[in-house]
Amino acid sequence: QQFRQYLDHYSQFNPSPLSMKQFIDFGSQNACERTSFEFLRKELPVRLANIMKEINLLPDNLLQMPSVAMVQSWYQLSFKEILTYENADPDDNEMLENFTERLVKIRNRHTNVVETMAQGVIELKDSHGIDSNTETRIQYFLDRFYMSRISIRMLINQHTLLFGSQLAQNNRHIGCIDPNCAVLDVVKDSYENAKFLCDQYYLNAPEVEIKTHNATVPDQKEDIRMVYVPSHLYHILFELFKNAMRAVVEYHPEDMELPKLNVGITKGDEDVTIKMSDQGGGIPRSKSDLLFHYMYSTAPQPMRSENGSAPLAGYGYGLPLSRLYARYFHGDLILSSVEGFGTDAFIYLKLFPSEANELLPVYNTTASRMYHTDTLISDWSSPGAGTNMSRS
Ligand code: W6P
Repeated sequence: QQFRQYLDHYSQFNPSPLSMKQFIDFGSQNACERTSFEFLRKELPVRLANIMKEINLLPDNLLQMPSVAMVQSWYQLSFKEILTYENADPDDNEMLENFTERLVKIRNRHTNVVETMAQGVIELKDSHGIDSNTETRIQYFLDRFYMSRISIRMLINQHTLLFGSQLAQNNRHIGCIDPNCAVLDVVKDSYENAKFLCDQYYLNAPEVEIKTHNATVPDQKEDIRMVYVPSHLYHILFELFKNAMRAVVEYHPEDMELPKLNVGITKGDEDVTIKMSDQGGGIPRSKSDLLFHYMYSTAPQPMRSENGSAPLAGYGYGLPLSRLYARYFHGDLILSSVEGFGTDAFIYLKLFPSEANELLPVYNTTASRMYHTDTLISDWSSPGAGTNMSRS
């Protein structure tokens, strides 16, 4: 019906990625609510429509899972709600206030999307099973779907923090961006909170040694600051600390003296790089890719402590999501393991606010092909196929 036409219409536009600089510029020079409204009433439907088109391409049996159907209905409802502002008068202050409240409601509606989607994948696994082709497609979809969600929440957060009723939180911040984010503070904070969980669970936790190196001002002990979203950085670091601590404690079961975690924070010309090293025994190369697979994470129930507190590190969706947060502003997260020794994790962040652009999934023919291609047949040998003469 009409809904379809709107979806087709808005999905034809590419999302407009914003740079950190644009977020900052927009939020500082006496931010204009009207301009923000006019941007969002187009951009939010575009981003929603782009990802809703991809949801529609998921395998039928996944779409029919109750949890997935529920998530899809939330997207449809939110899309429709934002469309009601299509022809609103941007000078109507009451309407602007109403729009901001609507965004808060939409954000709340979508709070549990990650868990619900994960539940949907479990439902599919239990009812139909998941072959490796389906798994590849679901991996491809979830990376794009969650990245889209991160970006939409970023836009909503900026608008509601700048113009919402809960007035100026931290006046240094611009929305959820800290133009002077002290990386060391976020590292310490995330370490302490992961240590608290680790102590609670294992009655022990490794210490940390943190070194900073500012290569741009070598002799100064100036702390390393950058434009970033502290909550995103915290999310990534907290996840990495939990994984590193779990590996260390479990690899040294008898020892009271645990090998320290080492963290290095380096500011270069272009990048801020955070390296976190643990001596938790590492993981074999054959398993290292799996750490970023949503499927791998979906299978085992995460361990819970007796009192039902949060699990330490369940290899949940934590690592793949953390990598998305790092990539969102064109950074990255790399794990590099030495089996029998330990693991290094590298977080790369872009220093220039004008180069830190949002990385957004675009719905187009390339994307749609990913869902339609039947079977991807490997063009590299697989072991044990040596006597197989067939070429299926
Ligand atoms: C491990 C596995 C892992 C994942 C992420 C971060 C650190 C570590 N250490 O052994």
